[in-house]
Amino acid sequence: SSHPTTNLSLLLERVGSGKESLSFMRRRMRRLAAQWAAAARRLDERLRGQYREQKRILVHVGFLTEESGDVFSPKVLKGGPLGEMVQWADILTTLHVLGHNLKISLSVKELQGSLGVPPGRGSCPLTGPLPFDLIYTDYHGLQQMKQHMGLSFRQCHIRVIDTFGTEPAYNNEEYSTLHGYRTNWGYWNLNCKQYMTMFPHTPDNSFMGFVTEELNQTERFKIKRDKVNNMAVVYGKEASMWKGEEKLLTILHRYMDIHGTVYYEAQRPPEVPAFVRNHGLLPQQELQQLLRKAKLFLGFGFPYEGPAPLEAIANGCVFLQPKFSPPHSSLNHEFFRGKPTSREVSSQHPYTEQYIGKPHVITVDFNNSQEFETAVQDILKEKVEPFIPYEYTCEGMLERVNAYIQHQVRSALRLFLSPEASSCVKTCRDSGLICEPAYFPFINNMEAFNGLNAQCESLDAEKNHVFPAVHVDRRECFQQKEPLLFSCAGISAKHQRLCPCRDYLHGQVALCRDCL
Ligand code: U2F
Repeated sequence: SSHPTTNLSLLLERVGSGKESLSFMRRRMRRLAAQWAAAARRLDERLRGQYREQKRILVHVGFLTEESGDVFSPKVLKGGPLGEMVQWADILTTLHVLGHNLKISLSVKELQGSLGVPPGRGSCPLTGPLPFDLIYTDYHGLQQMKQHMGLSFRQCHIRVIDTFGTEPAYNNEEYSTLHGYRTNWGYWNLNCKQYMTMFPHTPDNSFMGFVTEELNQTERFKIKRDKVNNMAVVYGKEASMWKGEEKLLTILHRYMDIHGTVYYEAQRPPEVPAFVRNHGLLPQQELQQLLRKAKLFLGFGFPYEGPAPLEAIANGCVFLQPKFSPPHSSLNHEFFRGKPTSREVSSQHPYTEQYIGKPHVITVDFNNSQEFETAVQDILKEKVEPFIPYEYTCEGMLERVNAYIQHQVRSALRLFLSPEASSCVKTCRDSGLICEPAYFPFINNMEAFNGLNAQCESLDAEKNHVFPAVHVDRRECFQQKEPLLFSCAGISAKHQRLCPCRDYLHGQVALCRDCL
């Protein structure tokens, strides 16, 4: 079974530091190490007694491979996107901390090595059992697996990290082709729950998320003490994100001092108004310090749906952002064009708008400068506490990902008490199901007996190939002591057996219907 690992040194070593993107991720992992460790201990405390299977997991980060062009790494220190790096760092840490057996791949070569494809035989399809229970990758990685390996392995092992999400209409090959939902990202015919998003966009996908740095008591106290009521930070690492906003900046400047973290090359200050105090792109940690002092974090509409607003709110800022009407989507905006979703983005950051809201988040029409000014005035009057939604804390993310890994499989589990002298093979079959031995560890406990109303007079653990089971006459309950003896086939005239059953695909009995 898996046990939490709070030491990150092995993980850091595996991530390596060959590129700026990896160094950024390592710095983040190191900085948040204590927070992850504390969260892992709390979760472990809560889940005590629950069996957790250790999985063999491959993480193939497609967008950082040279083979995909890796446009991100060279821009890490130059104002390029960091949200994806934040998320992958947190995913890797989560899987490591949950105690799984982790392999990281950052090139097609490593991918082939991991999956046992001999180099130079790229198009050779995989044969034999897959060496991993789960593979986390992204759309680039998926494409690489298909190109180099034929993707002939069971696709239900795959999880696709997909920032903005993929809707069913786009995912289904036939349907997307017939109804105009085909995009370059593909129509992979996965179960849509296999796509894992950055924010909880639609329940059709799974919400992966990332974490936001948490505050301890001392930090909370300091923030309250040191908040500068008239200090604003503008959201936007590139000068282009500030373009055309001089009018609103001038209004804001009547009330507040304005700070920025816009990247610029030496001797070439960015084109932002002279009254803006620009710090240049800051390391994450220093950005946090700036946000701790500031009262207002102001977005001008881009980037969409990044981590920074959550960081600002976590540090006690109010996030002021533009409402989009009409909403932006793949139908009307260049940035979303070709993305496999028709989701309507109602503001720069719909998650903070819909799930957090006032007083932390104010969403107004920026075309109406009166409305903007009133919002600023209101923010100056308001006192706001730091806030992080639980799902963006380390414990929240560990809990969620653990549940995905353990229960998305187990959701197909149905538990039965066999009649005496009946195997689990037969018991499950009689209900139109199939016995799944992989589930035995989950049902080898008192809860399972109670759930079936077995009315145990006593509970013991012994080595016996029909256990877990109840003795028919004496109502004695027995757990299995030797995992190698878990058996679907076993029969005993004296026992009623606990049987883990699952559904299956007709014509493909090895797989459950959701295959997750
Ligand atoms: C989003 O990507 P971005 O990277 O542009 O998102 P941001 O919210 O701007 O910031 C990401 C991180 O950058 C850090 C900050 C955030 O965690 O702490 N940072 C920093 O270290 N130093 C600074 O001076 C300023 C910020 C989104 F995440 C992606 O998925 C999208 O592709 C992209 C475009 O919509 O927007």
